[in-house]
Amino acid sequence: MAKTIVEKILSGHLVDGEMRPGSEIGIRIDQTLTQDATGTTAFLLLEAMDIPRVKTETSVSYVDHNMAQFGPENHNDHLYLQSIAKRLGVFFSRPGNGICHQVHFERFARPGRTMLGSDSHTPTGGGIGSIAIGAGGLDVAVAMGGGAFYTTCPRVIGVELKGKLPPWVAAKDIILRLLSILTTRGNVGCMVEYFGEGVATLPAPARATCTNMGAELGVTTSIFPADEQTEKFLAAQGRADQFTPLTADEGVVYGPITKKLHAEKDAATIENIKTYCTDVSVSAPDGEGMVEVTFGHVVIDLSTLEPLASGSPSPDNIKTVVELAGAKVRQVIIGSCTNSSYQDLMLVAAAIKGRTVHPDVELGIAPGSKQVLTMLSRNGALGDMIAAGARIIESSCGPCIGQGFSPAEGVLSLRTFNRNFAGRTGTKNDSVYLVSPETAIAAALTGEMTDPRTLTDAQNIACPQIDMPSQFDVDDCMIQPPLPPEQAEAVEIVRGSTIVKPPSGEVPSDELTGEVLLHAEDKITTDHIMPAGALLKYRSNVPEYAKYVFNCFNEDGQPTFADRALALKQRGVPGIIVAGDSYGQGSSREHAALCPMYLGVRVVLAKAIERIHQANLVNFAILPLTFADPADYDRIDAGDELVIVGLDEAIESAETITVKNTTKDVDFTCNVSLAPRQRKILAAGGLLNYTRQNG
Ligand code: MIC
Ligand code: SF4
Repeated sequence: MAKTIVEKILSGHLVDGEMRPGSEIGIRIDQTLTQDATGTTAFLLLEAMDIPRVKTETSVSYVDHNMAQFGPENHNDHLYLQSIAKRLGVFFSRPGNGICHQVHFERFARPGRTMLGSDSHTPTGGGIGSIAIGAGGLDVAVAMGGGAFYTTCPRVIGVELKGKLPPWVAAKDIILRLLSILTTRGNVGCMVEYFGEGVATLPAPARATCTNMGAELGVTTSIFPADEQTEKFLAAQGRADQFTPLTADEGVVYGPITKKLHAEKDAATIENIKTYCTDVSVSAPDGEGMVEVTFGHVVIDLSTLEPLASGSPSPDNIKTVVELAGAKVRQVIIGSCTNSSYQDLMLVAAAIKGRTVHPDVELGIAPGSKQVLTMLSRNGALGDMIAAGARIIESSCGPCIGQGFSPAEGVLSLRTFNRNFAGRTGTKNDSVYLVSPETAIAAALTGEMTDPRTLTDAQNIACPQIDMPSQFDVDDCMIQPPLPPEQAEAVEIVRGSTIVKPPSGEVPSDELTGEVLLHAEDKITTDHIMPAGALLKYRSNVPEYAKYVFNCFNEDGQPTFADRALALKQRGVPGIIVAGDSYGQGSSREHAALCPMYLGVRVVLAKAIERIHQANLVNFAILPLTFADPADYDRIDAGDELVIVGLDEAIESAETITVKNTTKDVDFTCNVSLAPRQRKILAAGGLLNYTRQNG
């Protein structure tokens, strides 16, 4: 039978289970990526597993998130990470070398390989033809130790690209259009595979923009074929020998894919599916107004795309730039792992060369890597940006994770990033549009939301043609290669006092009488649960970081979520979080499970829980439950007492369990949607205990 690229790579790496969509599979991992904000915990947990040396083909530890260095915490983490990398046989990308996904794409990602990263934007590597998946640090630690990674055998969503992008329209507009069709919801357990004649028109870095922000769809990963463009990119990186062609078999059929949507609330999405997908059918609405929308695959004609923007607070809130034209813009930031490649920044430099940033706008630019920054500085483009008034930010995540450049209150900030969750910039009630570098630079010049296609006539700026260089400036001096085993053993691990051993999970009891600490709405992201920004520095100190769990819901003068949870914990009462749809959307940060666990949270009960977060909850022995009937969500309030009996059996094998709300005297049924291995992990009290017991 004709196979997709996804099926080819996964079946070639299968070590457990069967290639049946929906079932659990274990795959061998070739490469891992960690970054400093999740990596410290990942390596501390790896140490707890007693593994003397990583067993992967390539593992790379990056420092790119925590670079602000207020106080000793960040530098303590960097030194720990550098020393543990040396000890365990891991490549170490030093601070200053760039954003993990950009550097990994330039220097390590390979077609046909599997890669697991402790960062949700690891799928960037799909732009080069690898199956690159984001996961919690503990899962990545297990993979570094040679263990398989367990995931759902995916349904593959085909995205056919036709035609060629017009001038001033960018790869970012492709993924924003896809977000308007598939949205951030209902894609769990799927992978996206691009195909069609339009693929060949996109250079590898443009593909990386699409696969990077594919994370926002909630799919496990996205992938492009490996073709001439891939070969050209690898050759320009001095890695021509790492190229292997990769395409889906002739005659492969994608889909059908079915999504559950609300006939009225999701009317615009249903319209988009009808416009952009093949073989669409919509069922009659059920009693709740829900319909099943089925389609074959998505078709995007690149030649008809236009500049798009995604507005706060969700990446799938898509508008055309034309609709928004004229809105006053006060801040523009170009960078992040989505849009900070050499081509992106050369386009920006060419557009502002000889001009000045609009007086009402502050423009920040963060080149993605040392390679990009070095090339821009050597060819003069950096000088053009500086001369135009851009503020150059070091090659790191920086403003994307709320480290600096928080916008003023009430102003519009345009960013080429991938996330616009409320408050992520560090400013409450922020208003962010996620856009392409083309749209960003247009606004930086005019001071307002501007369709970049108008620049040619209005400002006499021709759309810059930026070709891929035949040779990138390759210099890996900031990547320390692994030491040979005999030298590695002698390395002393540097542990500053701010690095605290993370707690491990507890075996759940058969009966649980707990209290609802929080009754939260839909789309609670990991940024709500565990804020980053200025608090990132506590990542390697769980007791300290846990003080800020659900900080956005804390009110002045009132006990915080952490105070309330710890008070319950002292009384021996487990904490319960109740939430709506898409709970835990966003990042891979396992602190969003680890810190609540430390505070005594034992159950999360939601309408739906996102993939990476669900796995993190299980890994830290928090039971994830979903309402069998979503209407039961309204029969619980914060402060209610919930009783759950028969947990041993539920964790072992049951599909459902009864939860009793003793405060309201009502019972309801909840789904226990756990893969077989997850049941064992929970029964063992978390992945760390499970791994210790099972080797
Ligand atoms: C993010 O973009 O939210 C992060 C910061 O890169 C996270 C990882 C983290 O929280 O450290 C992610 O995307 O996984
Ligand atoms: Fe860094 Fe932002 Fe990319 Fe996350 S999304 S890895 S914070 S640049």
